[in-house]
Amino acid sequence: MLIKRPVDIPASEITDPGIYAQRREFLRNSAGTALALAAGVAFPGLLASGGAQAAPLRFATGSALSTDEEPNSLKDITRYNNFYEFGTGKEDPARYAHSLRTDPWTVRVDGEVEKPADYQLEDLIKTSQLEERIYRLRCVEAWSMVIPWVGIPLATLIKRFQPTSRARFVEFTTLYDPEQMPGQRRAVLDWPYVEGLRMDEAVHPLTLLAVGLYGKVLPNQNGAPIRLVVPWKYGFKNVKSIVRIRFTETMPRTTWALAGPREYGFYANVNPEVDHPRWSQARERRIGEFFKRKTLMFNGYAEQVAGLYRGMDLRRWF
Ligand SMILES: Nc1nc2c(c(=O)[nH]1)N[C@H]1C(S)=C(S)[C@@H](COP(=O)(O)O)O[C@H]1N2
Ligand SMILES: [Mo]
Repeated sequence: MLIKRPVDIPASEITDPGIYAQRREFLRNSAGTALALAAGVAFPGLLASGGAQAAPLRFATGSALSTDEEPNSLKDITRYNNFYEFGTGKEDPARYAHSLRTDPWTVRVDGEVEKPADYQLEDLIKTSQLEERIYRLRCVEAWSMVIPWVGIPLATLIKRFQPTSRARFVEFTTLYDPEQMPGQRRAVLDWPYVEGLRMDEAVHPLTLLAVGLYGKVLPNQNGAPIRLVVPWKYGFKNVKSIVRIRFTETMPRTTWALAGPREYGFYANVNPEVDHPRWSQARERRIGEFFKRKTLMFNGYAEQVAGLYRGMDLRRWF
């Protein structure tokens, strides 16, 4: 089965009927081997998020990289979140993230790169091919979800930005604005939230910059208007509401690794064999389920990513 759709939202609901019919036609003709296009009107107000009224996006479905597991409900995905900029409770982001203004949005690209600039997110989206990717997300707190993201493969943007030969890492920074992000008025973390990837991880085909989920613009609580998704790493690597992408020679100093260096490493690859100092990582609870399930090496993406870490001691580089 190559074409996978989130079941809760029929495609006819997020796509106008004419285009939906065309798409079915296309699927029949292509024998399911090509990517199919789901369409929507993306402009204006492309980035204006807002629950049920969120704008639809135009994107390709049916990625071979998607899982065929059942996605979590939109309700689970948008009401059980970690986004400390809006509070440390799982329900705080859904309650408070409406104060974030996501349109217009600028992403600064700088550091070891040939094309540094302040990019308008709307332009980046208009000129990119968006894809739906249904990925597992495994939080370091031992819960997991399946989320139908819509995003831009990070590799395609990195190609456009043209990192120099000195660039070995990519650093991502969340917006710092305590007025819009009330959680930043308290020193729970060293704001702004910073995450990073090694260059080969950043250009891996699984790595996505998500701008939507369930076919529509990202809800604020999920990291609108643009957030990182690296499905083989713990959830905290998936930095939200990104305003800066910096290419560096040295390993970025990341927020959680600074906050608890013995508990959170730079790599943070999902690994059931290396426990967190305070709890086991062997099992996880899929949100919405009662029984725990076994956590898989690299969150089940070992076939695609194990090669990136060949020869590395994963107990040391956790
Ligand atoms: N800026 C920022 N990004 C963040 C976080 C955060 O607190 N601030 N939490 C992380 C953690 S711990 C997880 S598990 C995921 C949760 O993403 P979701 O709420 O979309 O499921 O976001 C990550 N990205
Ligand atoms: Mo997390």
